[in-house]
Amino acid sequence: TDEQHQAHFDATIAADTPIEAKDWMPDAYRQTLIRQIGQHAHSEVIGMLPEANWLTRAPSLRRKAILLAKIQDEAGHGLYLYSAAETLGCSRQDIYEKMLDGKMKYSSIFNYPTLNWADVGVIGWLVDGAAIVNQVALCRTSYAPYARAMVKICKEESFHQRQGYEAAMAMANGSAAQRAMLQDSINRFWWPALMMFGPTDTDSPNSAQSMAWKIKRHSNDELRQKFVDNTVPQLEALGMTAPDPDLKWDEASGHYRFGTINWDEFYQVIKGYGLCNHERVGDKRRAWESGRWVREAAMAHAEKNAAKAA
Ligand code: FAQ
Repeated sequence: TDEQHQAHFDATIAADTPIEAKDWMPDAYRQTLIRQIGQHAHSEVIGMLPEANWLTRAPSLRRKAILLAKIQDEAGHGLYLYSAAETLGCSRQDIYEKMLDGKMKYSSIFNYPTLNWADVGVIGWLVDGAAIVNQVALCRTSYAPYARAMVKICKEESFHQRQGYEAAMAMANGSAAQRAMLQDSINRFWWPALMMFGPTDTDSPNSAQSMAWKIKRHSNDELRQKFVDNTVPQLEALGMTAPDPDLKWDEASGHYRFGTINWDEFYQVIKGYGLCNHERVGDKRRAWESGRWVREAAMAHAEKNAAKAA
């Protein structure tokens, strides 16, 4: 019966035993995972766009090769995540089209423009850095196919973070103009990076249930604090500052205290009114339309082969 299934599921979660694709699960658990994994996948593929803006203008062949490899990794992460979502019974095409139609979200951070070369380093350092803090926690998420995807993604993400920091270090050790460019980029990406963790715990409608199901292992605010604590020493090592006059070390708690996030800006961006929402979704829609013949040709080829085999 459903009660027996539910009791077994609850006991499995309580015992910290992962849930596999073929296990019984409550429908709301399945829907929450499709939402979160789907949004995560969309973020990876939309996240390719801001960096791609600088591919043709990378300052050296070495930087260009590194950036190309990183962007290809993001495509790969999108594919692992779409596959993980599909294990829950959704169709990849359906959730992708929902993203194109603005019915599914992707991370707020990718709606900001990349205005200078330092942004490429700062995205690797701060954006991938924030992503790792969130994703390391997700390696222990209760849904096994999602957790397994995260393990590989985290390894690649940590390489991304280091390449970003190394690029930022090169600029910090460069000319006054390069240091100014780096500081300008940090000023623009600092607050949006903190927003990646989502609303505060008191304003996060999904957190309580997702924590109870052990989909989320740490709250939005806990992970945001961990990111700030990790990052401030790195900022200081570069000789740069954060655009936050309230940022300071608090000896008593052993944490950095930081100022108030502009939540109006956050909600504007996730409702579709950020600086680049229109451009990002427009680019993906154009790519989807212009790739239609490739999808159709691949299907026709597969059908022909299947007919031959029969
Ligand atoms: N942006 O109740 P909560 C990457 C939405 S890393 C947009 O707290 P939840 C790597 C949230 O969906 C970025 N929307 O929700 C990379 C919900 O709306 P809904 C991707 C946000 O799910 C680097 C509503 O607000 N990482 O791509 C954001 O419990 C460089 C209420 O929020 C992930 O997706 C936001 N920042 O917690 C790639 C990690 N925050 O769905 C390329 C997996 C919240 O009810 C280049 N996801 N919302 O309509 C998660 O861990 C969670 O989903 C949270 C949100 C923590 C993001």
